[in-house]
Amino acid sequence: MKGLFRKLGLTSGGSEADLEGESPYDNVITSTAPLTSTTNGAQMAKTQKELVQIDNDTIKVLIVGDSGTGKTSLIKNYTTGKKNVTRPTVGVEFIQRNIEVGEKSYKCQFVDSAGQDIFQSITQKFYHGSHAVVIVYDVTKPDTWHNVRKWLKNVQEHGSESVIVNVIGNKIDIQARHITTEEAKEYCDKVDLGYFECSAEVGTNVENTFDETVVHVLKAAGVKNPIIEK
Ligand SMILES: Nc1nc2c(ncn2[C@@H]2O[C@H](COP(=O)(O)OP(=O)(O)OP(=O)(O)O)[C@@H](O)[C@H]2O)c(=O)[nH]1
Ligand SMILES: [Mg+2]
Repeated sequence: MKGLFRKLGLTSGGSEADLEGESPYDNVITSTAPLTSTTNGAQMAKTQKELVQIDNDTIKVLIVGDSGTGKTSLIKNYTTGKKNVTRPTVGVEFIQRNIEVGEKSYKCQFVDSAGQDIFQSITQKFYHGSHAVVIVYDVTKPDTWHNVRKWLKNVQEHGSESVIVNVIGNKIDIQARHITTEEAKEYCDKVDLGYFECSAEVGTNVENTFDETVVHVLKAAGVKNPIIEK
């Protein structure tokens, strides 16, 4: 096992029709598949405001950002370890992964949202129940970077007090980038967000970024575990 955690299963499924339950997260469907991982510890997200509550050992992560920034590609890369062909997401898609942290097993439920405006009323339902929200922008597209502020505002309006927010600058494999690491990091430091850069195309830093997001949720929940305390 090369990764920080041992990932046990992959779940995928769900749609708009799944939003009827008490919490939209209640309806994630589960199945099992193997996965690979390569992780080094790296940057950690920032401070949380109050102790995070983890019920039923389930960690809930919502992924938002403009359409085409690579949200689906990132989460598919994280859960399959491979490059995936994607098409624009309709509504939301669910992917669940079971993660072993030492002796303990956690269910990680990822909600991959559609970036297009017409789907935002659906995405809105998922902010509140999320332990973490990951905002993705495309380092080659300035508009997607400026819209990080819009996504952050949505988190602040609809998310819980204790939510952890990380930003991913994706597509760093493309030479013609328009947003520098320094500029993005300076903003994220200022507003207290974790900042990561990835390429879903090549797989750069994807494993580490989502692992660190999970670690930060566990730490924010006061979980004591030698693996996450390293
Ligand atoms: N070069 C490069 N292309 C990428 C990368 N990540 C995603 N793409 C491409 O960008 C396009 C959009 O990727 P998606 O993952 O579907 O984007 P999305 O954010 O899920 O889009 P919506 O579902 O519409 O919100 C696809 O053609 C991907 O192959 C990356 O890291 N590098
Ligand atoms: Mg998508």
